[in-house]
Amino acid sequence: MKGKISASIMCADFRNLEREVKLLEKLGIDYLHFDIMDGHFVPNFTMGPDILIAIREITDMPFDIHLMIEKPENFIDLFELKKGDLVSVHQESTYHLQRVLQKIKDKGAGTAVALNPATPVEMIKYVLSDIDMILIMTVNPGFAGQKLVPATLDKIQEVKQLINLNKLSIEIEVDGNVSFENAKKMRLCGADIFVAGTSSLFNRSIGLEVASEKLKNAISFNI
Ligand code: S6P
Ligand code: MG
Repeated sequence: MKGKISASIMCADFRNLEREVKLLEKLGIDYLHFDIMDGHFVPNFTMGPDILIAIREITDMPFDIHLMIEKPENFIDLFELKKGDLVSVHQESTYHLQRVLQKIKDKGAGTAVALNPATPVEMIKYVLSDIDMILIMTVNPGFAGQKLVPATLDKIQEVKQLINLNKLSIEIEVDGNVSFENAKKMRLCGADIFVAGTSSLFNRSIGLEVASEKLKNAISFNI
């Protein structure tokens, strides 16, 4: 399977969101990545459920919803989920990880656990059968435009080995400073889905069309 791209909407042009979403769809981008923040789990705010409802009306692209909120179980019902969507909750954000994953599954979407750079992979050992994806944060969550935390490359390899060893069908997503150069390295380590922000797709100096081609070239090889 070739690598897939999830476009980080917090890095899109908010004044021209409809135009950008339609262009992303035309360029064959695989997912729209929505960063939902609460000002507690991470020191920032971005978008809320209403923006997702509005964007649903203009595209059939699947949503990749990254919840950076405390106690996500209290907010899942605010989101209208569809088959093919993915919802990531942070391991660090809830006492009852399996319960919230089950809740997402019951609503028909794919499930994922996100891990901060400092969180060991062992923390999700007992929910591996409940998830479709592991989101490896390659920066500390909260902001676009940060530098890669290098140790997270080892974590991608570790997760890939765990998946292969146990013959699991879980995809690996990487999020944070996925530049053209880092994306290739991450792909070689085992990443499947690449969250594309200011380091690649939304690098305004080259434009969406050229950036999308460049990123596809960087990750379009089988591993
Ligand atoms: C950050 C968030 C991310 C960013 C993305 C930005 O907390 O989870 O999804 O939007 O990482 O990408 P970049 O290329 O600016 O680092
Ligand atoms: Mg994100």
